[in-house]
Amino acid sequence: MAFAAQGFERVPIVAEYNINTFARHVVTEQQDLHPSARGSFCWLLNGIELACKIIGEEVRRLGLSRAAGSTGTINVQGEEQQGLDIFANKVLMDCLGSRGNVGLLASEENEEPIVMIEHPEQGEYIVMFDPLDGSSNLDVNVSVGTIFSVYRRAGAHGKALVEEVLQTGRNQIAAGYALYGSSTVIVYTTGQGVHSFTLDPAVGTFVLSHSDMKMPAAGHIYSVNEAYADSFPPYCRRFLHWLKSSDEAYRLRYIGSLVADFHRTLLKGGIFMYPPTSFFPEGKLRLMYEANPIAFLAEQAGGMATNGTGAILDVVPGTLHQRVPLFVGSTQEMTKLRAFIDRPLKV
Ligand code: FBP
Repeated sequence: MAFAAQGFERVPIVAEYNINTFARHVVTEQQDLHPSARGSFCWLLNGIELACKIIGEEVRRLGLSRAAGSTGTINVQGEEQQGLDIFANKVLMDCLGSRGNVGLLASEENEEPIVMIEHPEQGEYIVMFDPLDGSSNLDVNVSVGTIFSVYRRAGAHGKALVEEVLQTGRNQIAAGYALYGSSTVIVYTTGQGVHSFTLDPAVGTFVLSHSDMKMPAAGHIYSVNEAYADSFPPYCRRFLHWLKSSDEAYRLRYIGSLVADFHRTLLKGGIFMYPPTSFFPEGKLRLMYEANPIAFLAEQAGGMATNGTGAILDVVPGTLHQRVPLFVGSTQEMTKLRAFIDRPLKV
């Protein structure tokens, strides 16, 4: 006997389940921006989403995973590689390499850029990534992430590979990160604001959880590894002193995973800093696949990002793995930092 006859009300499932997934959001955004687009860019971002799902699952089951622990090998950064660093790198290479539209890939784990498709017409995109940021925190179950940055291979003819890759951050057409924390989220921008999606494990898809995110104009949290404070530049030590003696009662929060520290700064405001130190006189974080994508997100969310001299996104890169000082955060704290940089002795 039909539902109606039994007095049950037929519930229109589709209408209520109006979930906005990552894939749907990307396609809708691109259709609005480029109605005649062929979907190639969406297909690329879908590849990044797939890779982050696979990596996230392996991170979740780390204690059970054969990829756990250090491999004893040293990467181009001079860092000991975790098994999951290599796993995540391979997953991204496979997921992006199989898209059919990615020409060049550059990873924190590989010395040189990798050519996937020589011809710029077919391999029209460049993707740079940090496969597993903060991986030194894996064994202690602290949040880690994957950071990505996408460029076009505009005007590639006759250019050496590395020249094609070394574009300023202003040329990014997309950037974002996945954070493998209490939940798995993807945060991304294509220059149309910053949007965050949370993985629904039951459905296995990323669902829109924050759209058009705005970094608070001020936040009473500063984030820096103070263990190195004695070797920070004078302007930075004075700024730190101001933060700690200010009536605004700043609190210190430092996780030691850039993605996790930035995600908190994006949501709660304040400032994250990795200044030059005696050990890393150029700063520790890498311009192309850490600072640039984070800076693009920060500026898109109304925040700011500098290397202490100028905007991160205007830094002209010299080498693929170059390091830069990174200061990123709310306009109030960044403006105060600027004052210390410009007039270091009396502010
Ligand atoms: P990788 O793990 O990708 O090399 O990242 C570097 C990193 O772990 C950042 O995530 C973090 O912000 C920073 O280094 C922490 O450095 P330190 O231990 O010197 O404070």
